[in-house]
Amino acid sequence: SIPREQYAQIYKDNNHPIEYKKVPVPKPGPDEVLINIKYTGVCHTDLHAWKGDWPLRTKQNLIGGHEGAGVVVAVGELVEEIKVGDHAGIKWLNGSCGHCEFCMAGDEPLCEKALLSGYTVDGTFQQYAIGKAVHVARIPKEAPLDAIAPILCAGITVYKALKESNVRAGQTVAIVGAGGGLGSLAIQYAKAMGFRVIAIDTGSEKQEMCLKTLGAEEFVDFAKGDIVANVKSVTGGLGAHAVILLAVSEKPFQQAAEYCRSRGTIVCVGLPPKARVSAEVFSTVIRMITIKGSYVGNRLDTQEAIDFFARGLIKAPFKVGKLSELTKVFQLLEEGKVAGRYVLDTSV
Ligand code: 8ID
Ligand code: ZN
Repeated sequence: SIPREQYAQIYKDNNHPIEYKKVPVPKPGPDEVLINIKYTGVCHTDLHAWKGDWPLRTKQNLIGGHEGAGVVVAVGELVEEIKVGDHAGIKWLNGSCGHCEFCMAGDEPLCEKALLSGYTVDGTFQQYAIGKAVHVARIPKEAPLDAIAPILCAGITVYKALKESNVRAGQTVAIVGAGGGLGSLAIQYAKAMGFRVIAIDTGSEKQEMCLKTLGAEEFVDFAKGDIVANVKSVTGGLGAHAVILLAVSEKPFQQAAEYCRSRGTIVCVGLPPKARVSAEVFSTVIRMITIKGSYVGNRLDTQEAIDFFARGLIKAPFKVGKLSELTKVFQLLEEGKVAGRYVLDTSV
């Protein structure tokens, strides 16, 4: 039976202390489902939402979170394709209009009326969360709900970015921010897709994880020496075929063009506030460099990203914490101290 009250983490205002308290369990509308969230990932986006450091307003009294995996406990009267008892996930894109040219083309993240979990609508830092039925992710029953939670944003996003990079099997991709949540999954997806990986981040813990646990071929520490020269030296002098920028700092967005191979692609994914991406025009032209953005993924990307996981190809390390300890996890993320992803158990 569904309780009337549940625990949630609520941001009363940007940068104000986050309150862990009891709130009513929401009721699903006709086209919505209610999911008992068992585990939720903590994405750096959640930290941006709490701080309010992006040029996009959040909802007031927000419950954050957008990597929630759990069990469907109620469905609205119009919902036919998903049932009580199914395993399902709430991802960043909670809903979209379905009618605009972007939705019609399967580019629903670009919908101007998109609802964003844990940003413009309440998300997964609570025990029971609402999602539009057409957008919730289908999770196979065999998949562990803790390990799959990070796939619901980080996994989808990096899988899509790797597809957008147009890299082919056997070519080399530089992953910048490789030791973080998105980065650790990016290494695994890249390898599963047949790409060679150069991991870029800092510190011995992340280096060890990238090389030994995740299987990157090279690690370049951005805090040691000349990063452009170091990436070139491990790529036969030519640079990486693609660069996936996942870092939450501006510097790499201004350096990537220098170590991207001619004809290569730079995919911007990380969202450091007030940052600009820049490249010298002359060399961008004569070396035919492509610079583009990539934003989460659509429903098919979601299903494909989950398929890779379900087939056992994605095994990134994660730490399990308690929903009640969200503030502590934000602090660690802010300090760059999380190697891989934190996943929170919502029952404690
Ligand atoms: O759809 C999208 N585009 C999307 C989806 C999800 C998340 C974008 N994001 C954004 C987040 O909002 C955030 O800005 O991607 C960024 C990374 O999210 P994350 O992976 O959840 O953050 P993290 O776990 O803190 O990892 C960031 C890593 O970057 C490294 C850090 O050491 C950390 O491991 N890093 C930094 I900060 N500066 C770096 C640099 N100069 C760097 N790595 C290499 N070079
Ligand atoms: Zn996210």
